[in-house]
Amino acid sequence: MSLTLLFSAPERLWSSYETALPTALEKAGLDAHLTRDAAPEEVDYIVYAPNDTLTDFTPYINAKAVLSLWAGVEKIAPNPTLTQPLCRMVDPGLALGMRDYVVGHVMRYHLGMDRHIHGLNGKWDHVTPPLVKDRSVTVLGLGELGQICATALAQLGFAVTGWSRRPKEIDGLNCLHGPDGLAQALSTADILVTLLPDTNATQNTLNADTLALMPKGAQIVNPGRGTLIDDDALLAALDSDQIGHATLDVFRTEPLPADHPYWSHPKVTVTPHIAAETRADTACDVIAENIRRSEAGEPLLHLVNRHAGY
Ligand code: NDP
Ligand code: OXD
Repeated sequence: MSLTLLFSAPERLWSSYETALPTALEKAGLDAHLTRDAAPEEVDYIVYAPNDTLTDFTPYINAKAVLSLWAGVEKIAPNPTLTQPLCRMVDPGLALGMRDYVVGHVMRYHLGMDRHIHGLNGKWDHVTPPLVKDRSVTVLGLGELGQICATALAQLGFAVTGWSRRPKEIDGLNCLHGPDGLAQALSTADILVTLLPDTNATQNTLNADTLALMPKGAQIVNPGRGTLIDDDALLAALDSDQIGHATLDVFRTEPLPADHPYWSHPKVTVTPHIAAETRADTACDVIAENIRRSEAGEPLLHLVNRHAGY
């Protein structure tokens, strides 16, 4: 019998998936149909991105898994009605997009590009950047996205430190972990990239105390989540020149409210949660493979650890 996949995601995403996902399912040898409307008890899988319509998973008594289109699952993982296995998105297209965003903004900071883009006002003022080997970059989070960014930066020649919850060994990176590793990771961060998930343990990772550990004038790129940063502490650190500049893609409230001080702060670049997006052409294969596995009784890929929250 044909499997029923409920597509529960914002309207704007439908056009990217309505043909691509059925094509990927067919390629994976699955007899399945994708719909935006089905009787809950008839649904076998839920393809999900945060939306206001589906907040109670209780009626989906036969759903075998919820497959997130997002990598970050903080909006769904704590939902007490969700008893089905939850898989987060690990998509090669998403990862490449994040790599490009992070490398671009790190290079912009490294080369001091803003000085010239904003103009020197007629002053022939030479500031020569150091070579990349003499610039330290720290990446908080060494998961799917942190790792591809950290490795790309190391391949360019930056001295890269990475930080994660559990110990890791990754070629070309100085890997630190756990609460003790954080102080060391921050203390060398000329440029800091934050790619942690939003969990109880990661909220306010950057606060007045931890920002003070960074080299004076350090620059921050945050495509992770807004909750990683205590906003008042960051604004104070920018105003005192402890932090030189911040590029922020994600915020506690999105869209970022029009009156938020970040919009007009001279040392903040706001990007509207565009660092990386799941790409349907690659993500549909990931979803189809997970459904194939589930139907074959094989373990699901990218299962969320509900206890850890990511
Ligand atoms: P992963 O789950 O693959 O990686 C998370 C990393 O964070 C892991 O290295 C993990 O450590 C580490 N981590 C988690 N908790 C802690 C902790 N308490 N202390 C130290 N390290 C911790 O996630 P992804 O790399 O796929 O994605 C990261 C985040 O990027 C997403 O959760 C999302 O918030 C954000 N994102 C933003 C996008 C954007 O457009 N702005 C797009 C997509 C994602 P360990 O390896 O030990 O488990
Ligand atoms: C994600 C995101 O988590 O877009 O995938 O932020």
